[in-house]
Amino acid sequence: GHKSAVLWFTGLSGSGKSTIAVEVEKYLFEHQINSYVLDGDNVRFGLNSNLGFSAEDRAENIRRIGEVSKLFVDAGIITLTAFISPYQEDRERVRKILDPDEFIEVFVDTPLEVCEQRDVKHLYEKARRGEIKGFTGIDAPYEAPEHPEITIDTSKQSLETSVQQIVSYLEKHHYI
Ligand code: GGZ
Repeated sequence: GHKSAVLWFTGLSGSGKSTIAVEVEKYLFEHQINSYVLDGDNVRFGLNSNLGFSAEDRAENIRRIGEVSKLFVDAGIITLTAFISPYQEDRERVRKILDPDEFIEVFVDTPLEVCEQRDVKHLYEKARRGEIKGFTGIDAPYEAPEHPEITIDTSKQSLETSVQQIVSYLEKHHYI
């Protein structure tokens, strides 16, 4: 058995949130632990397709993801969410709708310079040129968590190390 919770990944675009979340999910699956990843691909194109990137829309995006996460946790699933979630207040609101030990904040603290160098989707390039307005880290804020349960810097550690760090946390605190 396991104890369900949300692993709430937060960090800049290109920081590695989804990559790590998917890899942790793979580990959990291989160990017969029920888990699910919520990310832009399965939430922003569906449930939240009416939302953009204003501060208000991001707040509503995060609120809905928080509520959905709560349902998943109630269903006994270790839930991994991979959204920038740039506002402290929005993340704290989610923390409060869950039990204290059900919200595990994972700060993917990859420096902006590194995210911008990767620029897999050329979004930073577009933001710098002014073709995308209000891009997180460029002309929209990212508020770093003050007390994240886990901090990861993908410019300093491998994917395997990051996964192991999260798995170790889950073992140490008796989630798995
Ligand atoms: C930030 C944006 C923006 C703006 C589109 N700002 O690299 P990606 O492409 O896949 O990750 C980014 C994703 C962010 O969506 P989230 O739901 O995670 O954001 S939030 O939690 O703030 O609601 C990026 C793309 O959408 N994208 N416009 N202006 N990222």
